[in-house]
Amino acid sequence: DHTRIRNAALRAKITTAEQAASLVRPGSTVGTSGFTGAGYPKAVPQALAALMEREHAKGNEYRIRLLTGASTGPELDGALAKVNGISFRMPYNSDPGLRARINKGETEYLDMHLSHVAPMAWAGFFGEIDTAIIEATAIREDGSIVPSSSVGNSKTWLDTAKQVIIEVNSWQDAALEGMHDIWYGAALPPHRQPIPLLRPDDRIGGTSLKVDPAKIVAIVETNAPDRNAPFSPPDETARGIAGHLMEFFRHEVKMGRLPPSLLPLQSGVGNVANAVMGGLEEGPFNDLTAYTEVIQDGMLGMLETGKMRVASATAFSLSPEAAESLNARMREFQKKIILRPQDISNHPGLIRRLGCIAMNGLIESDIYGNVNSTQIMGSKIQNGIGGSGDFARNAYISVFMTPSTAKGGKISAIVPMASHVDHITQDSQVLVTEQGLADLRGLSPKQRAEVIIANCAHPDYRPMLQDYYKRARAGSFGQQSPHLLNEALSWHQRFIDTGSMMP
Ligand code: 0RQ
Repeated sequence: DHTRIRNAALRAKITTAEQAASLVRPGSTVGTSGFTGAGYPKAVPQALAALMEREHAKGNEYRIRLLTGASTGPELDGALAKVNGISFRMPYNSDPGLRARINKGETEYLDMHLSHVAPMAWAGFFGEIDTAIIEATAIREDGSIVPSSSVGNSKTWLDTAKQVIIEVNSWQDAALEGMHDIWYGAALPPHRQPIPLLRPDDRIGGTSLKVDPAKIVAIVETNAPDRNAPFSPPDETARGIAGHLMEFFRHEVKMGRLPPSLLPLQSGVGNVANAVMGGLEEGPFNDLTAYTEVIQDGMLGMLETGKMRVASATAFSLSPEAAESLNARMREFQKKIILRPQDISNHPGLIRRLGCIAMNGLIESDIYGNVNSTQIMGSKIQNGIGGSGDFARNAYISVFMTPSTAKGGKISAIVPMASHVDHITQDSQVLVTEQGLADLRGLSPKQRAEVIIANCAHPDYRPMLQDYYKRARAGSFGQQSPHLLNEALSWHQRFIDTGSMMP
């Protein structure tokens, strides 16, 4: 396709997915595009999985070390996990098949802050990157690569990999070209310079990715949709959480601690995040901005109505319907959306500079506000920390939100002690469940415990938490954050033993 691959010399490298996959050697390290199910390569990984399966059947080892932007889709993580083809994976995953491999101990998983990946790769902390496999919307006349629905770590893999495979996906709308902002000023210490970004809508770089054409060993043409998760309308619990948060924002504006247009928003994906977007859509705040990782359905809706002025992210994360509607009107959105590399979208210095409002989900929080975002019962990975750490620590206000129970009430999201900690108390400032909101700013651990138990815990678990806390106040070794160590994790053990945290 000459409109998609506009460099004649590179057109000569067009080949099949099978041929391209055979260039990925057993034991090698592969860096791919892809972030929250957007913009990941689709054909080459599936061909590679088929190749691995044939080799495994002959008794040969054939696995790769896989580094991505964040989560990908069934054609990449799913297909390779199915044939047990991933020996090591980082930095974020949400594929159920790969999750099962990790939790069985068959795949090593390094769960990392998403902002850390690029600089650590440049520094060589992950060893050599053998192959980059990058999905593109187009290849320009000058040989530069137009990313597709995510940027993620594509710039880093193109810069560092020894060989490069490009998938040009004509399903991705041609008008994505121009939406990206790729800055080439990043350096390693001691040579770092200030990043010239002062507002979420600042453009600081060019619109395509540079690559040495000599490194490109294969180009594969595809026409396949991203894994777009279906949209489920927010349930009552999610709407309850959003309601408490909107009330909090109104109060903060009234107190002069937030401007009427709030501050650049960061929010995750899923039911609760959708409900929060719905709350903002209906709420009194105008001229909103987002400086975030992913643009979800609700954000697209607010950009459309003008409620939100601009959204900066590293990827889309849309339902199939929203993806179709975006593709139909991509040009309208071009001025309102900027997609950046994830080391910029999640940059701690920029998040602090812009004063983002971080809103992230959690697995559990303890009574002091230590937050577990990743590991069920302290040992089983759900997804990963993603960008939640980048944003929570550096935000102007860091909010964590969750239903007060999980698994039909058998699990309390508020527990005596967190079975794993991703975010320490200093990084969780507001905690919200459908029961209520706990504003933890300026409170000591014991003061936090009292509001968390009173405002956030489910009524079925609140008396148990009050009882634990009361006895901890009496019997703890110390009184800074009182605990009864032989009991602190007993709720989790009870769930493992009986299937419920309830006695
Ligand atoms: O599992 O689907 O098997 O029932 O976890 O939970 O309630 O649907 O909520 O989709 O917001 O996910 C922390 C996982 C919450 C997510 C987490 C089970 C629950 C269900 C999902 P099932 P919900 P969410 C944002 C920045 C880290 C990354 C991040 C996450 C499943 O928000 O991955 O923040 N965060 N990134 O049943 C056992 C508990 C549980 C539990 C929930 N206490 N015990 N299971 N679950 N709580 C931007 C991006 O990174 C995109």
